[in-house]
Amino acid sequence: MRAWDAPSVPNLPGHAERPTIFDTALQRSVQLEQEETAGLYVCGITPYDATHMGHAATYVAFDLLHRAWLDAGIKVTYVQNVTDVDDPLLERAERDGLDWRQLAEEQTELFRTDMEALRVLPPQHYIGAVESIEWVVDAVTQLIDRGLAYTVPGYTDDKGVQHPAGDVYFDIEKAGRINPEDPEHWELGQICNLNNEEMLPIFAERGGDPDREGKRNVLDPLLWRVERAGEPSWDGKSLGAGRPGWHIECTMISQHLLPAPFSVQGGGSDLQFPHHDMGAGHAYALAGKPMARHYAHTGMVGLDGEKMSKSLGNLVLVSKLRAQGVNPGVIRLAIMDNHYRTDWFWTDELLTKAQNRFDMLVESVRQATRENDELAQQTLTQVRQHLSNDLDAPSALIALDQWAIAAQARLNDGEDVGGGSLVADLVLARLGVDLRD
Ligand code: 5CA
Ligand code: ZN
Repeated sequence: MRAWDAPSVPNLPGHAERPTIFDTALQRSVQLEQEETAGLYVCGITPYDATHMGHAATYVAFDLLHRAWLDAGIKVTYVQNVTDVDDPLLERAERDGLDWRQLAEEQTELFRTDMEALRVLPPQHYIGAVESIEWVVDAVTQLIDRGLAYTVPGYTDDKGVQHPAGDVYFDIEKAGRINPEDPEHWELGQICNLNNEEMLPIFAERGGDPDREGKRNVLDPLLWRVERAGEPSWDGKSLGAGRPGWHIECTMISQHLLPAPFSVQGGGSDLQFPHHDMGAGHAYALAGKPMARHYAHTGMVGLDGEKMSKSLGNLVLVSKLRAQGVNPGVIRLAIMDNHYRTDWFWTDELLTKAQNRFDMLVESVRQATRENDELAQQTLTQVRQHLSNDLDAPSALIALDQWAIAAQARLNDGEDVGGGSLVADLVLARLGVDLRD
């Protein structure tokens, strides 16, 4: 599907260092590899109730990584999905009496508009789950043929819900035994670093079905859900009509559009388990190679003491703030005032602080009209260093504040100040905020 229009990214003099990023599996920061083109896959939205501040923070964080690579002279192939068919979307459509396709299309369009306003660099490949179904069918068929996936019989659960025969599950135990001598082989828990007891409640909370009868392991994830009355379905060839499970969607989209392994898979920390662990398992079972070299995760954004989520409904929507006249650059500044890996809460004070910071920077850039000076050059170096260091945007913003304070002090003393244009380019290229708006 169509992504959104790319914002302009000015070239800065010189180059940034290759960035480091915190690798969730390794639990430490690593310097990203030198390569001509980095591959980035960030898990996209499930399109209902888009785009809340948690989504925005996650995509802004990986946008900082994208920009860090570009400034280090590394090109980026960026892929993102849209989970445009899945249980929560269908449930919402049903609740609100909407056609699920229409709901998905409207919310995806709203997300595009928000991303464009926030100057998030678009993915080169923006792919809906619905577009990936043939890839999924082939992959699941292959996994069954190789004994790594199996179908379960039908039954009626204790709530009286009938489950038809034929749903396909991934056999995590068998998959975990593939090539144990390979140092890069897959094991469950590799990314999330949780043990089985810790996984179980999270699995149930995040889309898993531990109680499904007939599964070989309670944690085995769904690969293919056969058709139910009233649910959309697609031709699954030998699998029968149905629709894809969630993890296999991201695995297949990334395997089709990126090399294996690609550089970084990203998403919010709520995707570490089961989504990224299981997706990596599917990928290794299919290709005998890890899916990504690194997995990186953003903290959760909350409101009034709870995680911001569509299911709870405690949302601050980017589109609402924009409609109130808040400059998208100010929204970005409010987000970037928090380190991407921390959990944080959205507050009005955060927005006020971001607005003041924005105004101060705009004014300083406007007045610093002489050619580049030492102070601006130093700021360029500092901001680059902070952002190369695990995307430390809060420290980069403090360096910019210090530049503005120093520039204002010199202007107050009647001195000429320069480098406003360099600082504006820096903020636009690395932080995606337009101070010349
Ligand atoms: N479609 C799946 C990923 S394949 C999904 O998780 N969709 S989502 O709409 O629920 O979330 C989209 C992205 O925003 C994911 O990367 C998710 O981890 C992230 N996200 C969701 N809620 C928050 C939050 N409160 N704070 C930070 N990030 C969040
Ligand atoms: Zn995903």
